[in-house]
Amino acid sequence: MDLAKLVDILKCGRVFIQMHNYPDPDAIASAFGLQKLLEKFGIKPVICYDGAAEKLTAITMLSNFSISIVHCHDITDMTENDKIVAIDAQKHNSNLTDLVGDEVACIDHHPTKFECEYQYKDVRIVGACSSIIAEYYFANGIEPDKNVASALVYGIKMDTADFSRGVKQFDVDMYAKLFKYADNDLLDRMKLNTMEFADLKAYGSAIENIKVYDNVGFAFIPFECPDALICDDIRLYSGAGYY
Ligand SMILES: [Mn+2]
Repeated sequence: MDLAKLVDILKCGRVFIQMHNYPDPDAIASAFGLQKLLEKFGIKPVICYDGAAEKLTAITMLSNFSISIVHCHDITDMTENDKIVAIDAQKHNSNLTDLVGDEVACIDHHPTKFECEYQYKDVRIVGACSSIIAEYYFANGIEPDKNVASALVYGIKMDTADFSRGVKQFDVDMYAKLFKYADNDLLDRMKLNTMEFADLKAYGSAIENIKVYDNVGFAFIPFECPDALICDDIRLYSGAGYY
C-alpha cells in the first residue's frame, strides 16, 4: 500500500474507478471510499461498472450513503488515455469488462488468475476489499467521513457474511477502527432489509430441486433472476444461463 504512489499515477488526466460487473456492496463501498480519498488529493474519479447494480443491498447503499455510480454505456467519451483503477476485481477476469481506458491500477482481495502489468497493484487475500481501502485512510492519518465509514463497514460485513466467511484479523482490525465513524443505527436497519421477494422466490425454487453430489450442489431456477443473485458461494443454473 503506497497512497503517494497511487496519487502520483492518477493525478493527471481523467480517472475511472471500475467495479466488477454486477457490483456488490463490497465493490461499491471500496470504490466510494477510494473516490472520496482521492478527492482529498485533487483527483475527481468517476465510479463506473458494467452489468447492473440490481440487488437491493446495492441499491439501498447508493441512496443511504449518497454514492454516484455511472454505467459504462453512459460513458461515451472514454479514451485510451483515461486511467482506470480496477477495484474488487482484476483485469482479464470474466467479471470485469475490458473498457477503452488504461487499467493502470488494481486494488483487490481475490487471488490473481491472470498475471498482468499494472503501474500500481495492491492485492491482498483478506475478507473484503473494503478493509484494504479502510487501511488507506488509517495508515495515512485520514479520518473517513460518516458515509464512507458506514459504507466500508457495510462492505466488510456483507462480503464476510458478518465475519463468518474468509475473514482475517485485518478485517476485524479495520472494522474496529471504522466503528466510531460509522452510522451504526443505520447499518442495523439496513441489516434487516437485504432481500427482495423476487430473491426469496429464486432461492425457494433453487432449494426445491437442488441435487447434491459429494460437496457440490446443482439447482435450477426455471425463470429469470438477477445475475447478482449468483454470489461467491452459490452457483446456480438459472433461466439466464450457467454460472
Ligand atoms: Mn469483495
